Amino acid sequence: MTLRTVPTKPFDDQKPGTSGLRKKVSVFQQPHYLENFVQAIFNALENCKGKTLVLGGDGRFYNRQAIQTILKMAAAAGFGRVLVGHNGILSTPAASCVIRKHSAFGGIILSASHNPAGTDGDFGIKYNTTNGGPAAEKITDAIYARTRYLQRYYILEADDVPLDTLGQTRLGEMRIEIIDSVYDYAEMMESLFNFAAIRQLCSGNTFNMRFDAMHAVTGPYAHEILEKRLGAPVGTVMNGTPLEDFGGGHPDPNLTYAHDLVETMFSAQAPDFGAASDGDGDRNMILGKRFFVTPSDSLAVIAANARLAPGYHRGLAGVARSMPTSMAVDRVAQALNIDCYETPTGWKFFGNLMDAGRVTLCGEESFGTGSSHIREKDGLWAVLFWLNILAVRQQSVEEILLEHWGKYGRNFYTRHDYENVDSSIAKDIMAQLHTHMATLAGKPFGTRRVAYSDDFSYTDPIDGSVSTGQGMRIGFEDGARIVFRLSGTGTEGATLRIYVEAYEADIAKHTQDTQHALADLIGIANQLSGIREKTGRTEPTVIT
Ligand code: VG1
Ligand code: CO
Repeated sequence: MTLRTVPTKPFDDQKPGTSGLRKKVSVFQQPHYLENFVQAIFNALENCKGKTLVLGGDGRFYNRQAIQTILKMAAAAGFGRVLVGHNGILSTPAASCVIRKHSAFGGIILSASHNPAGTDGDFGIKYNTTNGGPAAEKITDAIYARTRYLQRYYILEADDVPLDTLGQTRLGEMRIEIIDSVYDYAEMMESLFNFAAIRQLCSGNTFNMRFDAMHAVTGPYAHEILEKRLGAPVGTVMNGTPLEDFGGGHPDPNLTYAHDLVETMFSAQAPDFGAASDGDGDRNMILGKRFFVTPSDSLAVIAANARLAPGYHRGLAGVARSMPTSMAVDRVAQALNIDCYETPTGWKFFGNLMDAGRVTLCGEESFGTGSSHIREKDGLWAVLFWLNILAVRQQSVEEILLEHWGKYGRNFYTRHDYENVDSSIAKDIMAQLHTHMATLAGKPFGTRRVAYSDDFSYTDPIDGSVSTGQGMRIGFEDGARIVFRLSGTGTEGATLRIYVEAYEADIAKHTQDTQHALADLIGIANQLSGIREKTGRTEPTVIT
């Protein structure tokens, strides 16, 4: 085994986005591309010598090759020990759990989340710190800075490490432990929720559920937890075998892409409860019988019912939501008399608040919910929380939502995504909106008047760091909001996201169709952005 120093040249496109570096597989397959980024991570960390690293990914194409490269580079960097998920698999929440449980220095997670996989699909890599959470901007900026002038990387020349046998091996001086990908995570879930009550619900004859793993990473986790530990009938988990190309699908748990599940849940014989997770297992969608729960409402319902789960019976320290997420949870926080924080999009902004004990629950409108049990959003955790609530309350999902809206009012909410827009057109649209922002306050639009409009910036209350340019937002006097943002996870062109929200206190109006209820605001958003004229699109690519 020899240590090689490989001369290389910087790539100019290695700036991490909302959640790590995501690119087409073919980009990652360029000679030195992955190696450069990994070396930049190691260079940005203070001292890797003797430290423990966690390594795993969502199982997509290129996962195994990347793991072999990273192991050899970790050995060259002097890491003492690497914990690798069996067959290279670790869901994002499981990786966070393992980092924390084993007090690792950090972890590398290989995933492009819900983006399609396979030879023509996407790949991704991100670094998580010792708290188990995505590296803060300060660190991702430091990694990016290193990519800009990298001249060499270090790698051990050695045979590939077998990833399919549990147990220990070595690579030079470095110890490698191939660990069960599910065990630590499943144990943790058992410690948080009332498994006895959920088991009674899931194994009985009156309750029927489906979980769609979308051929992605949560299959093994869901089989173990839902079917084995909780006694749900075999067949509860759909598409439960992870495939390198996710079966050719787009494992994004929403009404458009989780079509198998949606068809079942909206059929005449619909089960009582349905859920899905994404490529790397951190997102979730919750459905009742012919009923969709928006992620923002899901967060609010979990907050309002948190004490029903043993891990949360003492209540919540506080809650946090990303800026574009609806304000439904704010109302629950107010009723509970706890703090509610508003952060920029991306889970990395919740880390400091959780580490400081300020918040217990966090959520994003993009089907992400989680808590301080780890430092990532957690798909199956949200599903188990819902099952715990259903087991205790013995009501349907729809009944629980109607009661919730009756008590707090309803925040109607939708997101319109325009995908693969020409990048320069998207930039123009945002620039023009930026100019509008200064002039809108006080202006009337139909029956509404603008209370404020700005380009959202956030000062972290714990470390004082400032993040600017986090989305244009327009708030109306009646609490309605419109937000415009460019996606930071896409790999083709630009994706423009338009988020629209309105509050409705009148219970008689709570069962309206969302698009109908928000039609006037959607019209204002389209008019202000000029999206349709400028892109020639007549409708969004995806509506959630
Ligand atoms: C999207 C979501 C954001 C989420 C991010 C990572 O980012 O909007 O809420 O945190 O994906 O989720 P963007 O920049 O494309 O809007 V995941 O499950 O893709 O790791
Ligand atoms: Co994800």
